[in-house]
Amino acid sequence: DTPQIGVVGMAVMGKNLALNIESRGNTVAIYNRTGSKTKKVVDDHPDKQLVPSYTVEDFVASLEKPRRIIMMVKAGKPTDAVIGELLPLLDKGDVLIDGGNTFFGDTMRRNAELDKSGINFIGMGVSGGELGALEGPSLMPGGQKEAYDLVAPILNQIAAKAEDGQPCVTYIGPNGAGHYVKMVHNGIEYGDMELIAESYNVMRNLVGMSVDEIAGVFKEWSEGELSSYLIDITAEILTRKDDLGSDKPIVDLILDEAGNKGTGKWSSQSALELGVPQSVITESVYARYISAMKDERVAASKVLPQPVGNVKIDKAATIEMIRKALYFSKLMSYAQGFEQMRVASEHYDWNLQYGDLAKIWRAGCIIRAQFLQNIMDAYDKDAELKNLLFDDYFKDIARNYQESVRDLVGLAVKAGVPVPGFSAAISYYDSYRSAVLPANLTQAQRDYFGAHTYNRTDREGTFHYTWYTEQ
Ligand code: NBP
Repeated sequence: DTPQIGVVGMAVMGKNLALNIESRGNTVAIYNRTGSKTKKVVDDHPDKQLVPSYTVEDFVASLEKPRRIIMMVKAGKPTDAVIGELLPLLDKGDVLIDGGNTFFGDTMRRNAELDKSGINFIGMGVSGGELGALEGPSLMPGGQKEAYDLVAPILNQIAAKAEDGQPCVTYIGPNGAGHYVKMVHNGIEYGDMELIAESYNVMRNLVGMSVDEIAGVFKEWSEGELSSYLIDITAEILTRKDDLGSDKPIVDLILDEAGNKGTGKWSSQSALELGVPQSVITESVYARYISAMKDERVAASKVLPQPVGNVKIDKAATIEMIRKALYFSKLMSYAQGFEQMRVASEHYDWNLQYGDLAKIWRAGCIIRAQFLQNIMDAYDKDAELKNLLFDDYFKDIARNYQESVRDLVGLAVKAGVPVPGFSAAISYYDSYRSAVLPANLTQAQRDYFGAHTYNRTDREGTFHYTWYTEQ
């Protein structure tokens, strides 16, 4: 059979995606810069409809036209290098898909450049890790709509299926829209992970619970409204013991320095550039950065004064308080993430369909959760919703859970247990629901030292006050 599609890059993601596509009855051309990796994939899977090539020329020549090629290579220069090799061999109307974790600005540039040669370029966010790529990821493709239509049948086959059977893929929008949405997905993932880590830490260091007990609490939560992949894996992680022999929980032996590959940072950077508050995600990025300053933290822990106040803890009540604080804060994080995507969509002219984004995140991806159904429903009711907090379901959660966050943050701050994510969430909520903020004073200061002027509440126009007379 002539391959209907080709995959470039035979590291774990490309290999698994190729196997996924093959498993749905397609013949798949495969190619990798280092030929031995291509050979190994074929040797390990002799009964699969995989067509290996060892030169780019053979690879391109092996494909059905118009050609459909998915690149799964390291983001950045390697992606440009692969495009540079493929481009002279492609024809007008061919579709090139970048499935890497690419910065959306790079995708916008490449889309515009390739468009000049008549090549369709799709930047596609892929979420779900290695297993997702193999069994069904959540896919976020952005680029020319006609190009999407050419690959949609295959993408529908390979994507994860939500509970209602709907595939977790949809056309996201032109040029960089897909990679942008994937970037915000990752930012939200950072936020979810940080809020879960804070919940664990509060149970550990404020309530004084054992790792086993905390595992039980997460297990229970995974069956309620917090039900999600990240809560599930947290419950499981906390039950796992040392794999090198001791009987300690493995979490107690893992160094508390969090790494990152930059997508959370990009998400915050974009929010800053677009002027959208995205404090929960940004605090999560900072939390990873401060975690990485291990030596400094150890030194500071020895010399900086500890809190002196005592807090009284009612265990059962505090656990329920944490559960509510976690759900409330998650809600704030998603409200911010979706608001960011709304502003980005207007700025870049992407016409994002917010309900569809929640829909394709219901399965396959890292942030998959029952909660996303509520977001879908909110946008079903009102596609123009400015902020999720205006939806009735979210308003109700805010009404019923806000006191828990306030109480928990108060206790944690008094006891000196860091809760940057929870604090950011409740601060955002309080700022967002304030008809009046102290920015009047900020404007007065700006006008005082920089003559930046201000508007007034009682009349039209721009004003400057004579704060002092120059000597
Ligand atoms: P890596 O991100 O480790 O990339 C390795 C691949 O890039 C190999 O095929 C390698 O070829 C190729 N490559 C490099 Br490096 N430089 C190249 C060049 N100059 N020319 C041609 N090929 C080059 O692989 P991965 O972890 O499978 O991820 C692939 C993509 O998927 C990345 O963009 C990643 O961010 C994204 N992603 C990963 C995950 C995940 O969970 N791992 C999830 C979602 C998305 P070689 O074998 O010849 O060195």
